[in-house]
Amino acid sequence: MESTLVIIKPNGVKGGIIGEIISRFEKSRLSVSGLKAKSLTKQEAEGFYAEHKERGFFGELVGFMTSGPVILIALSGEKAVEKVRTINGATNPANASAGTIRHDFAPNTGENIVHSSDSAASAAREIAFWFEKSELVSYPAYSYLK
Ligand code: IDP
Ligand code: MG
Repeated sequence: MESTLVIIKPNGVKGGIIGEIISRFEKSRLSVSGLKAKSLTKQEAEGFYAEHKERGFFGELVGFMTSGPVILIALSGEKAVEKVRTINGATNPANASAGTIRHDFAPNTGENIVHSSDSAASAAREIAFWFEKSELVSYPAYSYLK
């Protein structure tokens, strides 16, 4: 069992594909341990993406992530980190495999619809960044979906 953090970025929220995105994770037998809608402050976005602060695109990234509400999601399940990275697709949607979220919906690298943790260690840090322990749940996973 593993957990990972997903953020549906502002264009995914405004684009009306919150349900479509969460459905893809549920169909992959991942369960929703935490879920909230939030408008990020500049300080929160800068803190969350601190590892990228020296990169040329940092200002653009923070500007985009504060341009509208996001959905924060903690997902749990077997190999959750790797599974979600695969479902999301490559950072640059032009390189994303067919059927991935970024391939299907993302217009460009800067506005690539979803964030996901890149390792179990990042996931632990990122989930703790947005969620109190009391805001997280776990439940036995089974699915009505075929
Ligand atoms: P990831 O989201 O696939 O893990 P990272 O390399 O961690 O990709 O970059 C974090 C985010 O920063 C990306 O999802 C994307 O929104 C943005 N980003 C990365 N590289 C570029 C770039 O070259 N131009 C504009 N934005 C970028
Ligand atoms: Mg990353």
